[in-house]
Amino acid sequence: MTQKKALITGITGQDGSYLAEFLLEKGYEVHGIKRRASSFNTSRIDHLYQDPHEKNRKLHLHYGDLTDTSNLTRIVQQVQPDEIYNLGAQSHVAVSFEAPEYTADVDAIGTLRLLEAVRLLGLQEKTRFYQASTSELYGLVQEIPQRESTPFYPRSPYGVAKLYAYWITKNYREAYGMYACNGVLFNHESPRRGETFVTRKITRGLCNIAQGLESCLFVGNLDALRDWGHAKDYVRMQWMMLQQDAAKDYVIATGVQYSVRDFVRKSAAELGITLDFVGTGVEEKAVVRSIEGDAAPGVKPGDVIVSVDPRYFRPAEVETLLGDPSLAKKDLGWIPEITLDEMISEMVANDLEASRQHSLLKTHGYRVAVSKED
Ligand code: NDP
Ligand code: GDR
Repeated sequence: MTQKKALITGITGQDGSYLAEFLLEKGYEVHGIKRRASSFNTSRIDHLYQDPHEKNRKLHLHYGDLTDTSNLTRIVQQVQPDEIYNLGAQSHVAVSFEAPEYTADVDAIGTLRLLEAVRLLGLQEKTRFYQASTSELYGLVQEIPQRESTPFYPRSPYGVAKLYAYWITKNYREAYGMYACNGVLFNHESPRRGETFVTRKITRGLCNIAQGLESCLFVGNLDALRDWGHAKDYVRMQWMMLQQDAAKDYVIATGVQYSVRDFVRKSAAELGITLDFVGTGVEEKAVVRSIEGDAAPGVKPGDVIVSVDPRYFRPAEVETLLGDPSLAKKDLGWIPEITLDEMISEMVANDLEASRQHSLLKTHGYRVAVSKED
């Protein structure tokens, strides 16, 4: 069998990095699109990097951007991929309110640009297309839990842009017979999660507090309910969706829901810290009740280590998301393998190690850069 070629947009992101690992292990030749930046932005895939001078290299990176039609078309033409995974996006919901037009250009029109490249290059028979759709499509939810048939009601410029991408993917499947499908993925996290998404913000912030590098973590809506899975489980499903006889859209979720407050409590417990939540709304705070073990020398009982800051509230919020992954289980045999507790344990261990290193540097005279934005 000839070696398959995959093209991944967003290869430098959380999912792109896990998917690249997964596909390389499966023997694929992997091509990824990375953006030009003023500093290195490939830390999540540096361990996979192969020098361009290496013979039989399996990982190839191309400079590109989802806003640049000619660039995308040239890369698709050059690579002639068997599979395209469109994971690239301005993926932050809160940021999409700040940059709605850019978000639409990248997340909505970027998807169209790629589909058009496949079509205009006559690759619609050869190239299979995966679109990174999202539970944010459900927004103001019309049904609990959400499944493939649940109506959409997006609540942010990000959600609306992704709605266009969802439908244009489906439209190219129906209009041109392309193998193009949507994975409607619910939130998925990992130690590689971007630092401004709430889970990583919590694990990173609490680890810094535990090590005495910060005093308080400021967050937004603690009541928001999410269905959180592990990115590793979810990229496996992205690949599975492109290996079927016919393209079909699937919900990918765990079927279990927790609040942001639960996530804070569980992450703190992983550090040996028991929290009491006091107050309500913008007055709510988390106070340290007790500490066990030696992971948190920087805190003591009575410390307020989490506080609500309305600056992190969104103009329109998605309050509750809970997915029903039973179709993915029935058709493809997919079930998530990593539990929320296991994932939190992995994320906290990873961030604690980084905080300990920063703490060590600080005691030896270096300044620590701690971002509290987003
Ligand atoms: P990340 O934010 O970690 O990664 C996004 C990737 O897109 C990065 O590689 C980023 O590059 C790239 N990118 C951003 N803008 C552009 C652009 N203009 N042109 C080309 N590439 C660009 O996201 P995730 O890995 O978490 O998510 C992957 C995809 O899945 C996204 O489309 C997201 O919207 C979607 N999704 C994610 C879910 C989740 O819970 N993680 C759930 C459902 C859907 P750079 O590194 O340079 O910033
Ligand atoms: P989300 O993820 O918006 O669901 O989008 P995020 O982790 O940003 O927010 C989840 C929920 O937590 C609440 N929240 C906060 N969020 C952030 N970022 N920072 C805070 O301080 C904070 N405090 C409370 C939010 O209001 C929200 O309700 C993610 C992205 O990966 C999208 O690309 C993807 O499509 C969806 O998940 C599914």
